[in-house]
Amino acid sequence: MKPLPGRRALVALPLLVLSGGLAPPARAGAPREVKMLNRNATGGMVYEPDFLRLAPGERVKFLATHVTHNAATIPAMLPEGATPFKGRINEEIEVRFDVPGLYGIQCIPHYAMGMVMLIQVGEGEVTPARIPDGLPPRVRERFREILARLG
Ligand SMILES: [Cu+2]
Repeated sequence: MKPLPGRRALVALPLLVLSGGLAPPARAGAPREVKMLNRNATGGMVYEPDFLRLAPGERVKFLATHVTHNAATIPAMLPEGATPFKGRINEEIEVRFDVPGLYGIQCIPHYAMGMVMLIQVGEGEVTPARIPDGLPPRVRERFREILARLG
């Protein structure tokens, strides 16, 4: 029979949880939700929220709150080894993010209008250096706004 953990082990447990940084604990059966919107307080053609930090293995449900939107990976912003995805227009899609790294997500019909979001899976600072060159101007602008908010 395994001995009960000593007092030292019990004290150490909350510290381990805190060392996970900003990543929230993964909860089975509870995907994070992102709304696909025509408009919110920050502007038009937006994901809400437009930034998520996930623990590897967490899932995101993209909700077709307003019509004409979808969620798909941006090929230039996909971590090595991660599987690209492309949701159908007007349909909810649930995606599991297993591979750590920075993901760019786009709404294909509104990509040029800057309907994008960032998802950081696992540890790692999200800096301008991690945003690739050659993205459309409105996309770069939206990413700059997100990064500015992150501080
Ligand atoms: Cu859209």
